[in-house]
Amino acid sequence: MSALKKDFLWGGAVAANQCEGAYIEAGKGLSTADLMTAGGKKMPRRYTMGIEPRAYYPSHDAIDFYHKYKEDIALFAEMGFKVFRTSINWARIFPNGDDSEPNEEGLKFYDSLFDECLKYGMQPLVTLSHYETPYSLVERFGSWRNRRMVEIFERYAVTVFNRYRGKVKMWLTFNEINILASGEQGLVMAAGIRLEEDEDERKVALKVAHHMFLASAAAVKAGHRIDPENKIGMMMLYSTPYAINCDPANQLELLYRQEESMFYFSDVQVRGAYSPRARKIIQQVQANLEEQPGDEILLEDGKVDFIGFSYYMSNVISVKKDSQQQGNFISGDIKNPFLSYSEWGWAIDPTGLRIALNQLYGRYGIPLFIVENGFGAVDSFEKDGAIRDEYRIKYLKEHIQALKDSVEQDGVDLMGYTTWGCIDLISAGTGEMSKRYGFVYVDRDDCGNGTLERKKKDSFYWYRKVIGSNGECL
Ligand code: BGP
Repeated sequence: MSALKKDFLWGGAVAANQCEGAYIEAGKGLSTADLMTAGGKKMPRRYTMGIEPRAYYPSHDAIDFYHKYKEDIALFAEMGFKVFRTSINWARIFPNGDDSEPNEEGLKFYDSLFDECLKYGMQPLVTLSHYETPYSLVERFGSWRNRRMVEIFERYAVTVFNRYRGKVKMWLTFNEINILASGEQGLVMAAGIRLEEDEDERKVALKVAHHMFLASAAAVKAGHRIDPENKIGMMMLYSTPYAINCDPANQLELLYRQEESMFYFSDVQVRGAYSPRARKIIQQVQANLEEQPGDEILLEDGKVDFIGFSYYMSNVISVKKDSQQQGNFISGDIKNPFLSYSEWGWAIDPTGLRIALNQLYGRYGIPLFIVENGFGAVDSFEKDGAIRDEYRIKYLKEHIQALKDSVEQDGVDLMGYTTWGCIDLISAGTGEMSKRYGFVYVDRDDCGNGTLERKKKDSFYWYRKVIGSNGECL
């Protein structure tokens, strides 16, 4: 007997801007992600003011999923996927974000993509906003700094809820909404916002978050009204934090970081209100959210049905303020001596996933969904042409074991598991292609060269076995 329920949702996840390409095809407008240049381990991506003729923007062609999705979905079906997580690119539907009519060609593309999934009995799980915003909204309104975005987003959400009614029943509002707690880079990724000189990033982030909370709540409300069968979740980045030692000062710091960078966000979206601790944070930061009458009711009415989260690693927190010892909530500078690390410096920690599941389920008691987990690594071909990615299999195997233990032994209610980048795609953090997560290899390099040909890795056959046995054969 499997530890997991019979209808456990196994699958994989991608995001529009990291795989589709076709960045201005079929009426699509420019999105913030289309202005992010390629970077590398030591070279940050740049967010340019317009398209620079000499720069390379990996989202423009990505892995050309826009034209190859039938081939790719067939490969996912061959692995037995029950669910496929992707995002709708808002700028394909409303090229300027708030056009008077939606772009029919864009709507048709997703019709056809979702039909293709359903053909194989694979449910789409759709993120409304995954690290991209129509760029026109940044230029005209300053993006999510502006409260007008709430109704603009609601209109976009209503349009796609109506259009895909009956086809899509599982949704996520904002990808990793708590990335907003990670400084300017987070503001760029989540909202395409550039800070003015001397502007306090935390003040801006809390205001942006307030607008996104309202937009998410409005979308949840509308989604439930349009189709009562819709299940709509929040999505957060969960990186399990440990204090560097048992010094109470470090333990307190750990608690504060967790509140500020994670629970601040999930409390509002799950419980429908700012917690007393969140109110203190707003006060201490002296953020002016410009709340309006009705906001509290909307947040209460727009509570999510489940919590989706990404989990890749844990990190270490210290109260010491020198930069080498600080750590942050994504991937700190402090190494954990009990763990090994990926080539990109991400701690490999399956027990951290079990802790995350317990922390979230213990705090909220609503269903959880691991919507991203995976191992970014450089893959190479053997002489016989095979890709023997046993390092990826090992990582996934250990994490699946941890999630099974948390269900079976700890009683966590887990809906499903979608591995990140089930097909190789563009890295969000670095813009590289060589940081590969897929079961399917894509022939493309960091400069955009390659045939785009797809090839199954060893992990492809392994994951098919895992799904076929509902997680029993790891
Ligand atoms: C999450 C994002 C994804 C994805 C993943 C892996 O934060 O939601 O979009 O890319 O991380 O990160 P990276 O691509 O930087 O390796």
